[in-house]
This record gives sequence, C-alpha cells and structure tokens, in this order.
Amino acid sequence: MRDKGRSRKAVLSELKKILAQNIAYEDGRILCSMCTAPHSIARTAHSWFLSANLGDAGLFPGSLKLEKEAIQQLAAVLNGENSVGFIVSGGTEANLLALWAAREMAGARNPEVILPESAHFSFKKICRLLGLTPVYAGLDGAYRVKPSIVERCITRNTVAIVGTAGTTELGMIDPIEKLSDIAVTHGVYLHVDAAFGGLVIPFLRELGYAAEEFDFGLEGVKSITVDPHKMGMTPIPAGGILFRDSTFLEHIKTETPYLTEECQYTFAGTRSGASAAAAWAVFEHLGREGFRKNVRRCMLLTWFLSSQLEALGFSLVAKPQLNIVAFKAADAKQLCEKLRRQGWFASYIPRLDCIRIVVMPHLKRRHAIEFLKDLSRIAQADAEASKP
Ligand code: 0PR
Repeated sequence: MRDKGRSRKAVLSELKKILAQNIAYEDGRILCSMCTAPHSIARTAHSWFLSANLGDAGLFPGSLKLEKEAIQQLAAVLNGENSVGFIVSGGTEANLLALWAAREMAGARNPEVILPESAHFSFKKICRLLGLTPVYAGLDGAYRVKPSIVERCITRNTVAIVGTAGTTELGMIDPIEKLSDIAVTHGVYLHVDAAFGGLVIPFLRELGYAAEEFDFGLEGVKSITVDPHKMGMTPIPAGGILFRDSTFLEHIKTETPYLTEECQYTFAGTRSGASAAAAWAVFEHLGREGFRKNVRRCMLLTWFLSSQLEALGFSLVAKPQLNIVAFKAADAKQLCEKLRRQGWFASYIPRLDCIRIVVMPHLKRRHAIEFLKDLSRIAQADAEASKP
C-alpha cells in the first residue's frame, strides 16, 4: 500500500480505465457464463444494503427479514411448503451446506456420496473438505444419470445422493423423480443441485413446456441449491440453499455466543445483506410473470441458435432441455480458440469435445446472428484450408 493516498478523482479515473479491460455482459460476447448483467432493480437494492452484515443479523433486522422473504419466494417456486434456507455466496457454498447436513445426519464411519458423472466440480472440493468419498454414477445416452446405477452404488456408507436439475455442461435434468423414489426406499438423503435450473425449470413448466419435476414436491428431496446470481439476475455473490424443513438446520448449527444472534448456519461468517436485498427486489419486481417472459426469451433464442447451428452443418450434442446449446465440430478446441480471437467467449468442454453456449438474458438475437456469421466464416475457411 502506498504511504500517501491519491485523490478520489485520480483513483476513480484509473479504476474506470481498468474497468474497460473487462468484457461487459451487455456486449453480447460472453457466451460461456452462467452469470449475467444484474437487473437494474437488483443494482439499486444491492447498493442500498451494502453495509448490512447477515453474519450479525440482530443489527440488521430489515436485512434478515429480506433474506427470509427471498427464501420464501424461492420456496414458493420450488413447492417447499415448510422450507427454510439462506442466501449464501454461491452454488458451491449451497452444495457444501447440503452435504454437510447429510453427512452429520447419517453419521457413517466412511461416508460416501453418489454423484452423477455430470455433477459440478464444486462437489470435488466439498468431498475433500468434508472427507466424503465420491462415488460416480454413469449417464444414459441423453447425458442424464442412470437411476439403476445410482441404486446399485448405495452402500451403508452412503450419506447422500446428488441429482442435478440443469447440468453445468449441457443443461440436462437428471431423473429426479426416480432418484427421489430410490432415496425414499433406501432412506438416503437426496440433494438436488438446481443452481442453474432452479430459476428456469419451474417457469418452463408454467409456460407449458415439458420439464420433469425436481423439487420439494418429491418426497425424497431434502435440499435444493438455486442461485439468484445465475438465472435470478442478481449481482454476485448470491447463491441459495433451501432445506425441506427446519429440522435439517440443527446439523449445521454453530453457536455464536457474543453476537446479536445465538447461532449461524452458513459457512461464511460475515456475509452481505446486499445479496438478499437484491434477490428480494428482483423476485418482487419481476414476479413469476417476469421470470416466465425471461425464460421464454432465452429458450426462443436457444432454439434459434440450435436450428441455425444445425443448418450450418454442426451437430448438437443433445437437444437442449434448458437454455444451453452444445455442438460438435471437427476440431472443437481449436475452433473455440479461433472464436475467442474474434472476441467470442464460448466454452470448450473437453469431456464431451464440444463447444457450449449458455444463452443468458444478456444475449440478444442480434448477438446470435453476428456470432453465427463469424462461426460460419471460420468454419468455411477451415474447410477450404483442409482441401487437398
Ligand atoms: N452447481 C451447478 C450446477 C453449477 O453450474 C455451478 C456453477 C455450481 C454448482 C457452483 O456455483 P458457484 O460458481 O456459484 O459456486 N456453474 C458455472 C460453471 O462452473 C459457474 C460459472 C459462472 C462459470 C460464470 C463461469 C462463469 O463465467 O461453469
């Protein structure tokens, strides 16, 4: 740190220059992210509650009320009549709290967790932290976990089964209803990672599109991750963890004797009240109708992109279930690199050797058209170059 500070003007003007080095979601060039430009009401709410600390919530009762209400707004969408939960730092912390509760409840000596092969990498971190052995279950031809394999993986050490509603790579929805039946039969905890899909699938269903059940309406589902900072259009960080009812909280409770509240349930101690305020504001302002409109727009663009990619001769890895498109190409890795040099940030997925696009609210039809033009130009040049 410098000894004598610089003027506010000098500091801010340098910051502005540095800010310009970042890519803005609004430019429509970020095709690889599950985050998006925060909704304008979220920005305002966030700035108003910047100093509130939910880690000492007795000082900020207004913020605590907003967090509780934001969780209830999510619970209403996820059929969680008695659900309780927290706005946390993201999907990773949400998944951590769920598996922590599951491990504590089971009390197994050599705890194991059954994960789909498509599970997000956050579970690798969580397994290391919690001393859980991950047992991976294989997928079917549609990239959804096979319930029969999950069932065969259950042992007396199994503390939880995880299913994903909206996989990171392809946006697939695991057969949660079947996983729920298996969990109930064997008395095993089922956690649903709907970090991405949790604010898409309910609205797709309301719009009349086919999407399977994945929420607390299924008896076996004990907890759900659903992140406002993904399809909830709030500033980062805002994850969400919901438990089926308050009995689960006992297992992740830490006493905080000298604070204004007697205990904490989150991994983070000091944590931002701004995240809860932003989530509350977006949910209140958009309502289900606003979310339906947003999801519909993203899905229409997803289908547009899919059909155009196919028309250009690219094959889709799978028919999109949510707003994620993945396609194969002759040399997908190199193509992704060439796209990046043209300013398009798509993801290359090594496991599936494909390029993947997450169709977030910041993407507009005009961005998709420009992208397709550049893609087809690069692909044509490659085809020419490989001619003998
Ligand atoms: N569960 C699922 C299904 C996820 O897709 C993710 C993140 C997580 C859990 C973990 O959430 P946090 O990152 O909030 O802890 N999925 C994205 C991914 O890893 C996150 C992301 C977002 C990546 C924006 C890149 C990016 O630019 O791909």
